[in-house]
Amino acid sequence: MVEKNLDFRSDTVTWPTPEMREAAYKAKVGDDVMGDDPTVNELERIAAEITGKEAALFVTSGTMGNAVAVLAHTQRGDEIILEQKSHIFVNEVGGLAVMGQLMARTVPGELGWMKPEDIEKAIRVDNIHYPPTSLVCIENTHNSAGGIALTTKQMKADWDVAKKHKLAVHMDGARVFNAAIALGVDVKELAKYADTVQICLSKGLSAPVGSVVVGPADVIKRARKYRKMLGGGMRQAGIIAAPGVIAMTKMVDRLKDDHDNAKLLAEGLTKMGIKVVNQVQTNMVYIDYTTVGWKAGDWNKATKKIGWKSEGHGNGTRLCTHYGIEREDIKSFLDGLAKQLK
Ligand code: TLP
Repeated sequence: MVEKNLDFRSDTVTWPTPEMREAAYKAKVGDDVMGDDPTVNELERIAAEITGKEAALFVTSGTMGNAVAVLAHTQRGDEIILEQKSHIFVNEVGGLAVMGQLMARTVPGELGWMKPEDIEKAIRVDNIHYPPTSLVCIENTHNSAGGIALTTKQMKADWDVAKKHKLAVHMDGARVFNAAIALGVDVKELAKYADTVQICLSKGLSAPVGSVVVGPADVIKRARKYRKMLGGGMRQAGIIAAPGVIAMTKMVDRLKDDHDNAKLLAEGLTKMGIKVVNQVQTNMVYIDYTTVGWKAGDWNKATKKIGWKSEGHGNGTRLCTHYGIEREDIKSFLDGLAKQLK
C-alpha cells in the first residue's frame, strides 16, 4: 500500500518507497570519490544507458547538477542563453554568476520553449566588445510555464540553431521523464537534442536525494571535478544512490498516474469556479482562486482544514501531483474543498 502524502506543494516532497528504503539499507558501498562505490557506479551506468549518453555523474541535487554541467561547458566571462523564467536563471541563487562568472542572456519562451529565431538573435557575433556565447540551456518539462513538455521537434529546432553556431546545449531535465511520458516518446529522443541533461531522482521519481547529469565522457569528467570543488564528492554514497537506481528503473511508468491525477484535479477545480491557468500536460496545476473570491489565507485555511498541505501566495498557487497521492485522494480533496467553498 502506498503511504499517503497529501502535500501539493511540490513533487520534491515525495517519500522513498519501501523498496527504496530496503535498497538503501542493503546497498553495497565504497568510496565514491575514489570511484569505488559499486552502487553509485551502477546508477551512473544505468543513467547513461537509459538516456543514450556516454557517461553520467551522481550529484546531490538538481541545482548542483545544473551548476556542474553549466561550469563544464563554459569559461569565465562567457554568455549563456536561458529561457527567462527557467529554473537555472530564476531559482538557483545566481550560481551561474557567482561560480561561473557567466553572463545570463534571457529569451522569453512560448510555453517555456525558446523559438530558434529568438535564440539566434541572442547569440553574440564575434566582436571585440562582446562576451562569447557558449551555451544554450533548455528546461523540459518547463516548470513555471506549467510543467509543459517540450516536444522532440521543438528540442531539435533549438539544437539545430545552437549547433549551427557551435554552441553546447544543456537540458535542465529535472522532470524529463514526465516530458517523455506525456509525449509518449523514449527519453533518449529528448536527450539526443542536448549535450548534457540533468535529471532529478528526488521529484516524481521519489528517491530521497539526488540527481544525475548525463553527457559526453569528457564533459562529465570536467563536471566531476566541479562537483568535487563544490563539496559534492561523497564517500559511501551508495546508500543514497540505491534508491536512485529504483527511481530510474521502476518509477518512470507511474508518472502517468500523476499526470492523470493532475487532469482530474484541474477538471474538478474548474467545475468549482477556481481558474486553472496552465495547460495541464504533466503533474502541475497552476490555479487562481480569486475567481471564487478567495485570498491566499482562505485557500491555506481551507486546504489545511481538509488535511492537505498547500501554500497559496498572492492570487494563486501551484499544485503538484506525485507518488503518495492517488486518484481517490484527488476525489476526496475535491469533495472536501467544495464543502469549504459553500
Ligand atoms: N524545483 C523546485 C523549487 O526549487 C522551485 C520545485 O518545487 O519545483 N530544475 C527544475 C526545473 C526544478 O523545478 C528544480 C526544483 C530544480 C532544477 C532544482 O532541483 P533541486 O531542488 O534538487 O536542487
